[in-house]
Amino acid sequence: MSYAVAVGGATGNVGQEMVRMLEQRNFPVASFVPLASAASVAAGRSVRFKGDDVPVQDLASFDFSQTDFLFLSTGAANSRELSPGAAAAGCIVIDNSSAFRMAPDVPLVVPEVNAAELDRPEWRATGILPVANCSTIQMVVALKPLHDVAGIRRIVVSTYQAASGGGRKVLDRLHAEVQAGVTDIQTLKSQSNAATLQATDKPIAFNVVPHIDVFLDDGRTKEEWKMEVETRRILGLPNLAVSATCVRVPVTVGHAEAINVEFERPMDAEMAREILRTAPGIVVVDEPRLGGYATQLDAAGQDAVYVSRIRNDPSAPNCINLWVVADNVRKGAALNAVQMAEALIARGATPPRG
Ligand code: 2RA
Repeated sequence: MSYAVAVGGATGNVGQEMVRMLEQRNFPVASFVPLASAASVAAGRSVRFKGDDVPVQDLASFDFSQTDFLFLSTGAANSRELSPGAAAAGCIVIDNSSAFRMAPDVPLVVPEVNAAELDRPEWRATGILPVANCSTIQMVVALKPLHDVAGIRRIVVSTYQAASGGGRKVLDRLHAEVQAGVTDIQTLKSQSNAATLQATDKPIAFNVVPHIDVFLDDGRTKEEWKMEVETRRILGLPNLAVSATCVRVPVTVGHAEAINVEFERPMDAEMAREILRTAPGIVVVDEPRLGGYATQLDAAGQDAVYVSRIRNDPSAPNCINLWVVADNVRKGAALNAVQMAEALIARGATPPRG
C-alpha cells in the first residue's frame, strides 16, 4: 500500500530535509505534492523528488481531501490556521510546529520512546500529530531506556543548539557573520546593533547566546519551558523535575546537550553505557581519550542520537552525566516525523482511505 503525501513548507530547511527523508527511507509514496507559499508558487519554484522536479503548489488553498499524510513545517501560527482544515478533509497532519504539542488528547510521540501512544483512539478526532521540539526529542531518546531500568528522579540539562534550529534567518545570519570574518571583539560588539541584526540580538558567530524563543514571565525562555513540559509529557511523568538552560551556539547543524540525571534506583555510568549500547536509535561513542566522543559535526547528516561522556556524578547517589548530540533537522524534525508515519503504518493505523 502506498500513500498520497504532501509536504507543507517544502522549500524551507526542514521541508527540504523531509523530502530527502521520504526518499531515503523509501516511504511508500503513491503521489507527492510539495506545498509552499503563494510567493514560491509565483516564483515558479519546484522541489526535486525521486529524480523529478515537482512544481510547488499553494499551501493555503490546497484541497487535502485526496491526501493521506501532510508533513507540515511552516511554524506554529501557520499550522494553527491550516492543520485543522487539512485534518478535517481526511488526511493525517504530522506537524513540526509547537502549535498542538500541548493540546489535550493529542499524543506527543517520539517513536523510540512512546509509539504505543499512537494506539490511543482519542487523537483521531483531531487528526493532528505534533512532532516534539528537537532539543526534547534527542534527550528523551537517550533517557527513556535508562528510565525504564532505574526511574528518573530529576533532569538538569544545558543545551548547545545549532543556528539551523532557529530557521533559515538565523542560519543565514551565522553564515553572514562568519563570512564577514570579523574576529576582533570590539568590532563584533559594535556590529550587534548593525542593520543586518535585530536590535536586541547578539552576534551568533564567535559567541554563545543564552536565549532561544521568547522570554516567559518567570525568566525562563519558551525553549526551556518546552523542554520541561514536553519531556514530562513524552515520558508520561507529569511530576518529573526537569530544569533546562537553552543556548544558541555558532554551529550550523546539530544540537548538543549536557545532561545531569538522577535516578530513583541504582544506576551508574557502566550500567548506563551497557543499556544504551543496545537501545533503539542510539549510538554510544564513549571512550575517555582524544576524539572518543561525538560532536555536532559528527552527528550532522546522521539519523542516530549519539551519547558520549557517560560518567558518574559523585555529588549525588544514582546520578550520572551524559553528552547527547543529534542532527536537529533530521532526528529533531524530519526523521521523527517520517518515523511517526511509519509507526502508524506498521500499527495498521493508516489514514481513513487506507
Ligand atoms: C531551536 N529547538 O533550536 C528550536 C527549534 N525548534 O531554535
